[in-house]
Amino acid sequence: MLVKNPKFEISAVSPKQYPKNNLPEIVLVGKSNVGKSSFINTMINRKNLARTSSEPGKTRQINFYNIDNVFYFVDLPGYGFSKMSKKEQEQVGKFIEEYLFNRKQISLIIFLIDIRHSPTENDRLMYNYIISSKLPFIILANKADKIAITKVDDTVRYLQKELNPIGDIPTFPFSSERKIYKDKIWKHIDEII
Ligand SMILES: Nc1nc2c(ncn2[C@@H]2O[C@H](COP(=O)(O)OP(=O)(O)O)[C@@H](O)[C@H]2O)c(=O)[nH]1
Ligand SMILES: [Mg+2]
Repeated sequence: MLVKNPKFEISAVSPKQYPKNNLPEIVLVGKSNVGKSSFINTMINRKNLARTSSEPGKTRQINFYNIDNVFYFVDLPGYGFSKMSKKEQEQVGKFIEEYLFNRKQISLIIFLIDIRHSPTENDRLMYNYIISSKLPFIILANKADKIAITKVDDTVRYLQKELNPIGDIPTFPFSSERKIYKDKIWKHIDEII
């Protein structure tokens, strides 16, 4: 898809504020600072439409980006930010749950992990959670620019095995620094919307 007119629509703090139309939603899930907002900017060729932050854990809302009135990118709050209190983490968890388990128009979940590290405890919890939701999803091993390009394919295979030993969940490398992995993800999205 050639994106022409992406717009920030709303930062929702409660389900009442979610968009009322029935456009499909493609949801970014992953720990704080893994690159969810950067992913959106990279896919739509905008520097800063989705708010990125070097201060992880700041976004506590669900941000909806209307992509040419065809679908939404939905930026969920990150989990597992260590500076959040337990109570705050629980609140964020409930907030994510409320959206993921009730929203009918979710077409795809894009689950981001960091290519440099084995999945964290929270990543595994989130993975199991997504599996139990039965929603379609893919895994992206992000920040692929941070490792040698010759190691990318092997690392992606290793990470997929760690999370998804059966190997039925499509898993791709991604990097907002290097734009080379974008086309494959667009192809996947185009098939869905
Ligand atoms: N090297 C590198 N840095 C990235 C990449 N994606 C995001 N970042 C950086 O990681 C930090 C967090 O990114 P952000 O998109 O705000 O993460 P979010 O909390 O998941 O939304 C920012 O400093 C980004 O510039 C990537 O693919 N490669
Ligand atoms: Mg963000």
